[in-house]
Amino acid sequence: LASFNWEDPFLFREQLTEEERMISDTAHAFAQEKLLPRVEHAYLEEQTDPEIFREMGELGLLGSTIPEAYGGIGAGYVAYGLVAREVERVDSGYRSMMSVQSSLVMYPIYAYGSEEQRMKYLPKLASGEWIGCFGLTEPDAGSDPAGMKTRAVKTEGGYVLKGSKMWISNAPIADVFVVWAKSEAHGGKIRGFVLEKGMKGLSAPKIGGKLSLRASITGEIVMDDVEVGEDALLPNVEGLKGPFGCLNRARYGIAWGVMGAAEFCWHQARQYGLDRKQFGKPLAGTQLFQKKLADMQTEIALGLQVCLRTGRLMDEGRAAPEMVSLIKRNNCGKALDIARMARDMHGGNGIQIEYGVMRHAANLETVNTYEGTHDVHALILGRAQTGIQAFF
Ligand code: TGC
Ligand code: FAD
Repeated sequence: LASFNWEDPFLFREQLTEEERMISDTAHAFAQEKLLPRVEHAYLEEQTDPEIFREMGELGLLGSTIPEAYGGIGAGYVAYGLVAREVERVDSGYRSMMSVQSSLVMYPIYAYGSEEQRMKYLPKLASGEWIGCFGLTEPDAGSDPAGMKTRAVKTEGGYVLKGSKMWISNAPIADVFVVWAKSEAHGGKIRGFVLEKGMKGLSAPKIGGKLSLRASITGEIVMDDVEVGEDALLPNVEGLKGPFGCLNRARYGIAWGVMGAAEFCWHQARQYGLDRKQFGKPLAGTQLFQKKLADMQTEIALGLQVCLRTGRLMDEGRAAPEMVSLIKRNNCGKALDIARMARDMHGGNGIQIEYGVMRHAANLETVNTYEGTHDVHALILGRAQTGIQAFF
């Protein structure tokens, strides 16, 4: 009879290459040794340690898919996903820091930037010396980024940017700002610009009071007539497909990441149920408890398998954005259910910081919302199968 490994029901790890296993193990060790000991304090005190970028950079975990010539390690998308899973096993906020830097800042500079922009920014972003952020969302344009108000007006030597961005991960500690604005000189089309900390008129105040993703700092980006040269424009993309091209990659990483958070909650609930006795026996010996564990195991096993499939297609250049919508939506929704369930299975202890499950559940509320809400991805998939757009 073939043996069954409850933690890895379909022998997932065997499907990875030697190199992927090595990158995953490196990320696992780093996350457990360096991130886990910090997370409770960071979460309770709402403190983001910028040093984490440097530590990730040292191990090649930032922009890992970018070629070595620009400071990356030229890894594939499966390896990138495995890193997201290991980092988010500790906290979604730490994965957020990593994925914004990698997919939303380094990727657009690599894919849409000039050679000068690549050489100037990518090595320092890869090492974590510089921290990046990505400004698409605005106070009045969230699910509908086409409704953005930020404008770039052409001047003699470049552009003047005016507008504000909302809910921007890393912004208050960022050195490099990739922002999207409608450019009048380009027929009102959306264009990307790379701004730098210290530019006149540019500020990034912190948004306080978050009850979710507290280990990752979030801010606004205020652009009060920020003057930039022509060299700030990302020359090689125009329209919404610029930011969406980055989002495809970040959403894909999120689908992996949330499986890490869900695995943590599942393992924690199982162990708690084995240790805790009520009515004279372990909670794990009750039918309801076991059904919940079976549901968690099932969704995680399926979720990881589809991430792997999508990653392989991504490396072959065959992953459609709708595939990414499907896995981002489903894995976030399932991870959120699992974290809430794990919280419940811990009883009163479940609300305490040291068990971690409520922190994960609270984080996953954000992850289910950002990078396209659960319902927005349903509409993307609905449009793909009916041909009818139902956004408005
Ligand atoms: P639509 O008409 O669908 O498309 C406009 C243009 O964009 C192209 N496009 C894509 N290109 C590449 N990849 C994709 N996934 C694409 N989706 C669309 C499309 O081909 C078209 O190109 P062209 O050349 O014909 O102009 O646009 P729409 O305005 O109807 O869009 C609708 C909708 C709802 C799907 C879209 O706006 C959407 O996805 N909204 C969600 C917004 C969102 O995800 N925001 C994320 C902000 S960043 C963030 O949350 C970071 S958190 C990170 C962290 O901390 O980890
Ligand atoms: P809204 O778009 O106002 O949506 C509110 C509700 O209405 C949702 O339930 C939504 O599903 C629903 N809804 C919207 N449209 C429709 C429709 N047509 N039909 C049916 N229902 C609909 N953005 C960035 O650009 N960069 C970042 O780094 C970044 N980081 C973030 C970090 C955090 C902690 C958070 C919370 C957000 C972050 N975001 C970032 C913004 C995020 O992408 C948006 O919050 C998200 O896209 C949703 O936009 P919104 O908040 O304006 O909600």
